[in-house]
Amino acid sequence: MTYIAKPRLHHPSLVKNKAGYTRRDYEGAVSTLCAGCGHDSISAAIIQACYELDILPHQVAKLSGIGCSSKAPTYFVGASHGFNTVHGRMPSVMTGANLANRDLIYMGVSGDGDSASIGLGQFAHVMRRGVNMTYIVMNNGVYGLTKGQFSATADKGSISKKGVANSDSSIDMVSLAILMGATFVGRSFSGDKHQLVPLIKAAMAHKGAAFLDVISPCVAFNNHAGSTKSYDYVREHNEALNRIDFIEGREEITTSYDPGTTKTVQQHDGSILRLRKLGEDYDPSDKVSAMKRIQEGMHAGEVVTGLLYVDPTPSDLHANLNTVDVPLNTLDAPELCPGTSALDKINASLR
Ligand SMILES: Cc1ncc(C[n+]2csc(CCOP(=O)(O)OP(=O)(O)O)c2C)c(N)n1
Ligand code: SF4
Ligand SMILES: [Mg+2]
Repeated sequence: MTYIAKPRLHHPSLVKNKAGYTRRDYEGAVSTLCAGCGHDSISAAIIQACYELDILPHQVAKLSGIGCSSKAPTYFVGASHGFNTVHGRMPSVMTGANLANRDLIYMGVSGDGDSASIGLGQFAHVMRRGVNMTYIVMNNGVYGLTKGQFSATADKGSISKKGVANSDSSIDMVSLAILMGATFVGRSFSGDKHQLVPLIKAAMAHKGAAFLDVISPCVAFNNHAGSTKSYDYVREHNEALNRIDFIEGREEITTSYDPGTTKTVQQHDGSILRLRKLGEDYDPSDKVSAMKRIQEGMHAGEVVTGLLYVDPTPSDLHANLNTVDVPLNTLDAPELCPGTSALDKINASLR
């Protein structure tokens, strides 16, 4: 059913963005996920973010692995590039695509099984290499597609739908991403679009490895009492550290704010993140206190959400490798081949 496209007709009064597209132009095929699945809400937030950022759909490359979550790219930005990889192998394919064409906007979509179980090694390396991307894990604590086995992010002690307690320690994706070198790390909840949409926009503007862990309840297999990834549990335990406003660099900033309750972070591309602190003094550019606050939240049984860590001046894989400014796939033979005399010199230096 995922091949069913939505009707092309648009109501003439739909508002167009600066790129000349309506919000509907950023949608994809009709979703075949279960009604109420958190993944569909995250797709809707991605659609909203791309619409508000005036993104040209053909400049987006969506990559995913295998799972209900990895099906989600079919349901947003239909006119973009897309690649469904093997289970857990999306990060290496994305790294290669990004190296070949640095001009596309890379969006990786994955599940907790895809990224924390079978794909854990790949996840770690794509973060430490600083691939310029937005990497979203739709985290429901289970393998939804294969009918509800605990994934590696299921909390120890959480109860499955059949009443079994998980005996394994869970992997905390945001802590791991920070530890591995991601330069933008946030956590949110599929049911909180006011927090999620600006986080996605800011992650897409970030010129480095941006990671978002989005708690996304699986209504079929993990939304019961005893689950720590259910709608009720996350709503009751959500501890937002900040509320984020995203302001694009190209727009004049006219908003005023109260210095006692907000913090601004300017990113490399000139975009501004304005954070309203909720209740405490939290500095998202301090890696050590970010790790400390996340650990404290875990011990208190909180789901700490918001922008958790950002390096405002990140470097990405291309900067680290000192590649040319244009996409490698646009270089032709004379530019790729250094010529006989250059090769002779290299050979001579090795003798
Ligand atoms: C190599 C391989 N092993 C196992 C599977 C079976 N399989 C398909 S999806 C999946 C887990 C998906 O879980 P997750 O990434 O959390 O996605 P969700 O469905 O929960 O969104 C598994 C184990 C597979 N497709 N390929
Ligand atoms: S099985 Fe779970 S994760 Fe998969 S579509 Fe249904 S609710 Fe979503
Ligand atoms: Mg899952």
